[in-house]
Amino acid sequence: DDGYRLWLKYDRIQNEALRKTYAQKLATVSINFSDETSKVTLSELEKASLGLLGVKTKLVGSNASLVLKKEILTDKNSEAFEIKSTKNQIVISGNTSKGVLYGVFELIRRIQTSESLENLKIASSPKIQLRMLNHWDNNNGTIERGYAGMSMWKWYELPERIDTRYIDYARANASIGINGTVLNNVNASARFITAEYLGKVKALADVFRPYGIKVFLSVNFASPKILGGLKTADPLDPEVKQWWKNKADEVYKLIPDFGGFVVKANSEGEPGPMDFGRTHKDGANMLAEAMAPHNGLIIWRAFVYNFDPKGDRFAAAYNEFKKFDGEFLPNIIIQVKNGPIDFQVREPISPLFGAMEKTPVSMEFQLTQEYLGWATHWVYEGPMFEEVLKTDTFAKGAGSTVAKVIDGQLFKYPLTSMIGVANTGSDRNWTGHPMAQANWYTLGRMAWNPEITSEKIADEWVKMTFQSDKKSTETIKKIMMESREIYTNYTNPLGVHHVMGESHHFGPEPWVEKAPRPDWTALYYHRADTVGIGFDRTEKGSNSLAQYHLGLRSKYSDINTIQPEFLLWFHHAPWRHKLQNGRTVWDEMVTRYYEGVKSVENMQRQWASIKGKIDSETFENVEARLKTQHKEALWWRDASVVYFQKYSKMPVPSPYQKPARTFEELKSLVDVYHVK
Ligand code: BDP
Repeated sequence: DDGYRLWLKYDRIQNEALRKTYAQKLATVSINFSDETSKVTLSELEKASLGLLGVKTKLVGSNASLVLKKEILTDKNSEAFEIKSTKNQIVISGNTSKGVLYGVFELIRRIQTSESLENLKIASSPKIQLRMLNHWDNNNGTIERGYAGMSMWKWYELPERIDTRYIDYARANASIGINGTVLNNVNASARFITAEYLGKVKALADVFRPYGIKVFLSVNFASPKILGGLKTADPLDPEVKQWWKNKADEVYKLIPDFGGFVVKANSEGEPGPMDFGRTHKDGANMLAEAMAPHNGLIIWRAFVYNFDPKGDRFAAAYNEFKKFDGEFLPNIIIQVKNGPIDFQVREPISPLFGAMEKTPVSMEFQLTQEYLGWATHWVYEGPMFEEVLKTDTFAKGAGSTVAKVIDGQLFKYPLTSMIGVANTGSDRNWTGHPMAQANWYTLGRMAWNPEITSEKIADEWVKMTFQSDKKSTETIKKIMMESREIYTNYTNPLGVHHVMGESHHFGPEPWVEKAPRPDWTALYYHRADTVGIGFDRTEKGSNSLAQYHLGLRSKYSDINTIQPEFLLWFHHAPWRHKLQNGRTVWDEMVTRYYEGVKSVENMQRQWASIKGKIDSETFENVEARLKTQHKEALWWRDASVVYFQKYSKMPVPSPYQKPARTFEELKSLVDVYHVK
């Protein structure tokens, strides 16, 4: 199995009795509507039933065993569905054909996971409106931070040729409720909104539409200059405003249901309103005005951090956006990365969640494993997303979780969204590491319901993807559930952060002291010295902790009670400071590095135990990647221990043996990743 089919594997169910029961339920199908979506719904049903059950569904006019229908539901959400079953019939209904499509995928999922179809009374609707992927794909085919090959979008073949992969991409997304896709990199080439490219984008939009997926584009704020030949891109300039209005008209004429523009402005060198002495608010509102007549959205990213020698990068986004709360036009969403820095291995939540009462903020997670070991380390991100979503902002007292902020419950946001920076590429199995498919799957499921557990999702995904015996599925699930903590232990224990390779972001480079910007070094974050390690963000330090509501702040502000996983995010902890378990900070860090490596060995053993139980191609693929992961875990461990020991001057505690490699040897290992 080359992994191409993802979780929509549809291999024949081995248990004959079960297969027969399902086959009876899917024997005949009726449908009371006909449109593009009904066609793809029926075709999916046919694929699933032929594959899983070995039967060809028969379309009938009445008395079908499976009834698909559009009808008005109690829940008015346009994507809602219901599934009800009686002894002889299953009825899937939706307010729209899209709802029915989602209902059918739910039914298929239940069959794939061997659930009973008796007495179903399911009513489901998404809690978040926009559930999206953002592809950081460039028009030359490369992908920023992509580790699974080149871009899937063959711009040079579009719009004439439609690769079948586009259709399978749409099926996979629809099966997990993803309803939007941003096709290109946030560091956007202006070229994407030229007439030439819009024609190509339209072709993709046409493919995705039946599956309920809208397309979005990232735009370059300087486009009026780059493409329009204007002297400025100043958002208050009348010609600039007109240029964007015309552009919006042009886009919507071609793609009437176009989703909107995503904007990375004044961030990491990208152009933006501040180049003209204006603000994020001015820039976003100007674009929003151009899009409003078409119901188009502006998704404005809050990932901004101008270097301030006295400041703390942690605080930058809040400082820039909080002051404009309530001043953005209604078709604007402020998109916030889960943490205040940048998709680190573990981050506390961005203080913007819980701070913007009058402006919708949305969640940006990263599926591509930029800081999580690219495509060689097995990291199931579900537990990380869950940790973030369950964090209490205390914005309106206890229980004000991030999930409740972004699904709109807390502040009654009229717009809600969750986005994942995609980990897909041209690799046959889509994501490079076969297990990384789970992260894509999880994004969709959590955006549909941000309160679902990562364990439930892992359970579904493993069953659907492997269709294997109980022991193997349980083993894989167990590895998945532990994988993120294991990775954290051998790379970033106790909340040390941003110690990875400079610019390429792979492997350990805690010794980086010089970079084009001080806040791109490792030293800026770990601040190791002879006294201790960590970034003091309490009142005595940068005081960025003050950006959180009291309830959350007090969880982090006391060095003696803070959860150890976040310690070095908020405190400069003395090496000899004792944690609650009695170990010193140094001993605990070392212990975690070493135990992390041992856990990878355990992952390898567990994986070996399912040999022969799952398909051999996938088995060998993961087995090989685990070997690399082990090698790199040792590298992380040794490099970190040897480097930090220069400061702690404390011995490696027993029973661990001090690394045999020298600092110089370890340092040279990272060089291969630097562009020479
Ligand atoms: C960082 C990446 C960079 C992205 C940036 C962003 O290193 O390549 O352009 O995020 O999100 O994590 O804009």
